[in-house]
Amino acid sequence: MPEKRIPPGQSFREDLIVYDIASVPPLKLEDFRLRLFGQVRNPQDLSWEDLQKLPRLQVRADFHCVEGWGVPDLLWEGVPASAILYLVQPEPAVQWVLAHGRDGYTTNLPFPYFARPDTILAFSLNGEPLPWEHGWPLRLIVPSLYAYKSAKYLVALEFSAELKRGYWEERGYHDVGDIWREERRR
Ligand SMILES: Nc1nc2c(c(=O)[nH]1)N[C@H]1C(S)=C(S)[C@@H](COP(=O)(O)O)O[C@H]1N2
Ligand SMILES: [Mo]
Repeated sequence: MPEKRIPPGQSFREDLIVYDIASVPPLKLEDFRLRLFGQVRNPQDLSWEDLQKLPRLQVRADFHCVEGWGVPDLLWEGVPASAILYLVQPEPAVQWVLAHGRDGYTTNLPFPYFARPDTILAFSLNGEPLPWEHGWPLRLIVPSLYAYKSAKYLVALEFSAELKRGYWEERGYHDVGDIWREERRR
């Protein structure tokens, strides 16, 4: 356990609070595609079946919303971001990853945080398939950043050299959002 378990200005509660900017259209798993595009050598669309063939990783982590609440010790399972990077081969100039949700949500992540070993594309929470309201069937989990970076209902990752701001970032939230540096607003 790290020396300081709770980041500055945060306090723990028992359950996640669901935040959605919009309602989410239904989806059949056979129609699921994860679009990987932008400044990469190998842009591609992954089906649900393709995703299941990739390496898997379990990550136990606390989850911190920028509004001050956190939930300790959630167990996520999914595909590590490193496996995605290996597939697409980003160009050296890439500095940002824009994650897109099926609800129209977007969020920009600094490339070095996306590339961290604890960043995963999660399809399971606490041993169960990801619940609908927590991003079914796939969401990003980036424990090092506030939860608005952990895009639910993930359908695309866009790699770019230039900053394109996401939904909350356009509205004043921090482009990085590091929980230990308390980067809440810019
Ligand atoms: N697609 C999508 N992802 C999203 C959001 C959203 O509105 N749409 N809200 C974000 C915010 S602000 C938070 S705090 C977390 C909440 O995750 P939860 O709903 O699983 O508790 O999801 C993040 N990811
Ligand atoms: Mo949030």
